[in-house]
Amino acid sequence: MLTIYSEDHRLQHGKVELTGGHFIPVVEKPERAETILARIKSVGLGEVRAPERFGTDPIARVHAPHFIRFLETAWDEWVAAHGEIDALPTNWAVRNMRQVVPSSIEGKLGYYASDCGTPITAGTWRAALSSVDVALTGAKLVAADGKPVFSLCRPPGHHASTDVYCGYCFFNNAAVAAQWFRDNGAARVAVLDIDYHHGNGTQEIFWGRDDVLFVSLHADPNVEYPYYLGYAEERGEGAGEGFNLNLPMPFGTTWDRYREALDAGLARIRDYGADAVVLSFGADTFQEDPISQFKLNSDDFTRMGEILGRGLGVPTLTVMEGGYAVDALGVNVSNLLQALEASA
Ligand code: OKP
Ligand code: ZN
Repeated sequence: MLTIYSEDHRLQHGKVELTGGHFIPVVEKPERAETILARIKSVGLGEVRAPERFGTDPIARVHAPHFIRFLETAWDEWVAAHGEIDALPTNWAVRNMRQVVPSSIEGKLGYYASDCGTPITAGTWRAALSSVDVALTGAKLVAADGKPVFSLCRPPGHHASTDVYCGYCFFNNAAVAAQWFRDNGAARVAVLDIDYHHGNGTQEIFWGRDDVLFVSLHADPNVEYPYYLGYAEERGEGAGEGFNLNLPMPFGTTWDRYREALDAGLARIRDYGADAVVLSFGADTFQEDPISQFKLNSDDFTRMGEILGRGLGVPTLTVMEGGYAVDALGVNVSNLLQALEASA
């Protein structure tokens, strides 16, 4: 399988995030992509290619222009106010306040962010742009010859919505790629999100639409991030009603339970008749993941890949999302990709 990868991901290297009352070293760190790349090379998955540059136009198909401009200028505005230290919000535009965009960078951060775990750094803008390029380059190649491609995106994307960044995500790489498939010949696109966390951003972006189906397998948001979206009763709205499928699962979920949800999600995608699939792949369902509570093992990622390869049956772009057990991350990712390719 061809892998798309850019070293520019290293430009996103935040120092700390606020978790459990502590500032802890960032969980979403450059080593994640490095270890996946090293493993892909050592198992000989296939060629590794650098991305093309697409610019912001395809991003503006799913993100608000004012949000894109905010991310472009946020670091400089923050440095002017506070000097060269990671930007984290400390105020939020919650329900009882007006939804205005203040001119102060403090006010902007709280308007555009929804958590205190997603630092904006000197390199965030370029890393986020490059991560989208990695996804779009993969989409273009999948559309050209139908063969599966792996876009080794970093930073991840599935929590980023039209105009909110959070959960280590700035631009929604998978959503931009899905929209690109729509704009380049695919009538129906499905996004299958198998990251441990609900893909709230992708859900929000396609919520009112029937031309992009969103299916997500994730931990129950009643007890897990992102907490305020991802419940089973969320099915889409207007034209999009019935085109959003959430399959939340409890803490401690093991393979048997997970497999049932995977089969249900794949059945929905087959029934939908997608022309292309974007797989939002987080390996944080792994039993040793430091921030997650599912119990899949490394062999389960092989099983997952086999089921996906057999079950999808349409051109598939795999986009990297989360996965934080860095020691096993390369193995888990290559297990899924090798099995997916072998059984497609
Ligand atoms: C990203 B992906 C606030 C941070 C809350 C965020 C988890 C994001 C997971 N301290 N935790 O879906 O793997
Ligand atoms: Zn995740």
